[in-house]
Amino acid sequence: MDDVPRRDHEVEGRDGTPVGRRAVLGLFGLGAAGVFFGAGLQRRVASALAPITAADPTGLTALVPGAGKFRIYTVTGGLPRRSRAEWRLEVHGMVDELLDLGYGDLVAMEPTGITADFQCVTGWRVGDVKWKGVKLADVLDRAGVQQGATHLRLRSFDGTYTESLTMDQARRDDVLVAYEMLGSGVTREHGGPVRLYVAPMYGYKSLKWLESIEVTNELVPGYWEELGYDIDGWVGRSNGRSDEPTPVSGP
Ligand SMILES: Nc1nc2c(c(=O)[nH]1)N[C@H]1C(S)=C(S)[C@@H](COP(=O)(O)O)O[C@H]1N2
Ligand SMILES: [Mo]
Repeated sequence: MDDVPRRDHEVEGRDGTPVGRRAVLGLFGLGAAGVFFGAGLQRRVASALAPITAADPTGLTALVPGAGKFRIYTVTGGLPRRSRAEWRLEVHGMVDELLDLGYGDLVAMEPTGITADFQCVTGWRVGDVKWKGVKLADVLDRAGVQQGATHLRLRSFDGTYTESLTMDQARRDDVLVAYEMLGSGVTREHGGPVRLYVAPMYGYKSLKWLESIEVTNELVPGYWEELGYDIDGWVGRSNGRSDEPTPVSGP
């Protein structure tokens, strides 16, 4: 079965088409035939996507000269949708009180802004991205982490993607449960309404479409970590790469 994603996931899905592009084609109803781009079609698709690629470049930006910024990744090949009204975050496991937060509850908590580069382990980097959210530490405190808890297991409502953090990593000031990115609400394709943002680590730690956080006393490697990426994904100090660490400045 060729179902096992490849390590160069960001470049190709299992059928050889860029995952981001395939998802976007689905979004725009272009279908699988659209994977074979002639120059003309390429231009038409690029202009159909212009409003998105301008603010929010996708896998397609590789085809648009000079437009390369964020690429949209989804290991499921789809973009799950959950409105702010529907969205809930459950914090469970080794906590004093099971927490079930709605979007309104989250934005009512003390906000933190961070401006920092975002770097994917495959090499692309977007400079000075503005983020806003609630410190993951504050969310954990609200649930009350029990003695002996050492790790988190984070899940996405895409039904597949997971991530792990140690308790020390999770409690850093530059790790957010983020509801704004690039100056406005986190969009569906970027993992909205709420995603994780782990500023000092490679992009794969910043789980999109956040749904639940389990507090545990064991490390369960995340989706890409199972497939070979480092569990401690520090930018410039992991995965055999030597990138500049992602700097963190104020809001
Ligand atoms: N649920 C989910 N979260 C995810 C991913 C994914 O495929 N699914 N990809 C990760 C990777 S490898 C990167 S680089 C970033 C990309 O974020 P973006 O799609 O907003 O550019 O999301 C991370 N979080
Ligand atoms: Mo990535």
